[in-house]
Amino acid sequence: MKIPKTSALMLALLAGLSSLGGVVQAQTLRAADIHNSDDYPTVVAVKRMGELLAQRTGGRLKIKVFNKGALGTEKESIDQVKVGALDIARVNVSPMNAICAKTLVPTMPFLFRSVEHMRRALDSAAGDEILRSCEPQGFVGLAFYDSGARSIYAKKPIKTVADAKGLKIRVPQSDLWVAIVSAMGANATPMPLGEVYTGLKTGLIDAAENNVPSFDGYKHYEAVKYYSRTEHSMAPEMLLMSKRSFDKLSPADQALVRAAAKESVAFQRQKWDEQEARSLALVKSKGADVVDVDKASFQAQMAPVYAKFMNTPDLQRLVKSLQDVK
Ligand code: BDP
Repeated sequence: MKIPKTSALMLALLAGLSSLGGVVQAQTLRAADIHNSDDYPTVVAVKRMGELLAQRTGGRLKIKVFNKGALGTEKESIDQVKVGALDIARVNVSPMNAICAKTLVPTMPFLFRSVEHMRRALDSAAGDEILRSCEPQGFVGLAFYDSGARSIYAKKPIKTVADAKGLKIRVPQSDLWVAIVSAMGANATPMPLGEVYTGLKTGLIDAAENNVPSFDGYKHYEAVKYYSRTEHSMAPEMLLMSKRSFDKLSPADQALVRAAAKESVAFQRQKWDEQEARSLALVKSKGADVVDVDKASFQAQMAPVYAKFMNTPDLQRLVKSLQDVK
């Protein structure tokens, strides 16, 4: 049959388009973060990862970050990632504690000696083992990001562990966190971060504990003025991809995703250092008092927490591996 010239042209175009469709298949991965600022270090780091991916795939793979908790609390985004309704979640390691036990390890109190030690330890093979440990539960651990050190903030200075006695302190939703704060003699109240401001204002809780950028970003300094440097945990952030989404990518694309995530870590750390300094200056300018603490008095209470949670040879080995990193 003779095909009229114009139709032949149409067919050629269609064939071109469909083969393009087969090859190109542009995809935008959706990523969640609860932090409010578009410049928050974790938010910009995932954006950077997306830029790297877009560059390396000629725009075929991209990431769109939904921050400000637009996709729900961390627990909700973890649930969505598990079923493949969301591709990526940047969450703290704490809400993963109940899902994959090895994430308990970097959450443990006074585990890391310094920020530098924490970074080197998380970059080690033991760090990678912890990242990989959530895969059977449906989470591909792509990277750890910095979350600095967490300290207690309250209406009064907390200079020794005795000052924490009886305080109602908000903690992340994790049994380990309840145990850490209970070991201090305080009463732990687990709740999502988004509820802490109102909790402090209404007196539902007396105190909370977090890094300075979260104390700043959620304006908690408006409710309580004393930020006491207990630095009791450096529980890092985790970048998780849905195993369901990950498995749909070609092996080459999976490798690109893993590499771009790892490469965004150095960028995040640099942004973290800058943000901490900015947030510290800001909260001080708003009247917050940053208090020095007898940290040893807190650390001395933590042996039962280690005994209760680091209760398998595997977990004990990981504690040792991280601590042994020079
Ligand atoms: C912040 C983390 C965030 C956690 C939050 C919390 O960046 O991922 O959800 O602490 O305490 O530092 O819940």
